[in-house]
Amino acid sequence: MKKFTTVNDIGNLDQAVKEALEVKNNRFGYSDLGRNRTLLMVFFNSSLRTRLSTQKAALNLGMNVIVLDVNQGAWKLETERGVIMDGDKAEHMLEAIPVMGSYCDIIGVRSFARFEDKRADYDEEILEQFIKYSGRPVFSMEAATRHPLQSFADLITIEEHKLTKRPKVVMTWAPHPRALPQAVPNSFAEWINAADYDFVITHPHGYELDPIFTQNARIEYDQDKALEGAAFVYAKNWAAYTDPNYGKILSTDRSWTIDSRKMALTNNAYFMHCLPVRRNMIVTDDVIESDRSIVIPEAANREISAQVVLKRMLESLK
Ligand code: AN0
Ligand code: CP
Repeated sequence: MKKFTTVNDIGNLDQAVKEALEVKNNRFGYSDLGRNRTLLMVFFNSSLRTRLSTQKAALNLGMNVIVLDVNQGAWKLETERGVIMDGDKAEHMLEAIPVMGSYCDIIGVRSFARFEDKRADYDEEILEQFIKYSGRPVFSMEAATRHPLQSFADLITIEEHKLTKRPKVVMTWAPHPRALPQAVPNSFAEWINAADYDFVITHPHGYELDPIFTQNARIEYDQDKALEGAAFVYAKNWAAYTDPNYGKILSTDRSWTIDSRKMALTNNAYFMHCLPVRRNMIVTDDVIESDRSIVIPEAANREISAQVVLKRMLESLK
C-alpha cells in the first residue's frame, strides 16, 4: 500500500477487517517487519488518540518513530507557490516535505480543514503535497475531508459488536461550541456505505454533507425518527458544508444532544463517538457512561487500524 487516504485504498473491506482481527489477536507477530524502518508523524493539529495509537502500532511492528508538531518548534510553513516570502513564514512546504521524506520510510500527516477556502480544503492541498513531494508512502491521520484511520477503527468496532449482518447504523449531528471539520462524518459515511449497512444520517437543515460521501444513505431531518430501531448511534458535530455557509455554525440546539430518552428510541443501540467529546453538548454523562457506550473499545481499535495500514505499507516497501 503506497497511500492511505480514502476507503478505496484499503481494498476489500471483509479482508481488511479479517486482517485487523488477526493483528488484534497477535499484535507482536510482525515485530520484525518494521526493523530499521522509520515512521514520521507530522501534526499540523492537536491529537491524543491518533498520536498515541499510531505510535503504538508502529512500535508493535518494530519501527522507529519520529513525531513533528509543525506548530511547536518547527519553522512556520508557506503552503502557496509563488508567494513572496517576506512575512512570518520562514520555510516553504516544497523544501520541507522532501526534507522530511529523506529522514523516514513512511509518513503520516494530520492536517485539518482550515475553513478559509473550501476548494483548498476539499482538494486536500496539504496532504496531496506530501503525496507528491515526499517520495514516501503517505497515510492520513485526519486530513481536510476524511479521517480514514478513525473510520476503519469504527468499522472494526461495529463488526465486533453487531448482532445482525446488516445492522441499522445512525450517524447523528449533535451540537458543539466550535466549528468542526466534516472529515469524520464524511469518512464515516464513505466507509459505512462501502460496508453496505442500513445507514441513516440525521442532522438539522443546512448541515447536508457532500453527496460524494453520503451517496445513497437515507437522510432524515427528524432525529427521533432516525433513531428508531438503531443498533448503533454514531454522534458527531460538524460545521456546515454547503455554500454560502461553509465552515459556519448554524445551530447549537441542545435538543439534538444524545440523552437517555433518545437512546430509548433505539433498539438498545450502542453509542459511538470518535472522541474527543464534549459531554452534555454531544452526549449526556449517563449515556457515555452507560454499558451501551463503546467509545473506549472504539478508541482502542485505533491501534489496530493503524497497525494494519502500517503493516501493509511496510510489506510494500520490501
Ligand atoms: C476534530 C474533528 O472534529 O475533526 C478531531 C476529531 C477526531 N475534533 C475537534 O477538533 C474537537
Ligand atoms: N479520534 C481522534 O482522532 O482523536 P485525536 O484527535 O485525539 O487524535
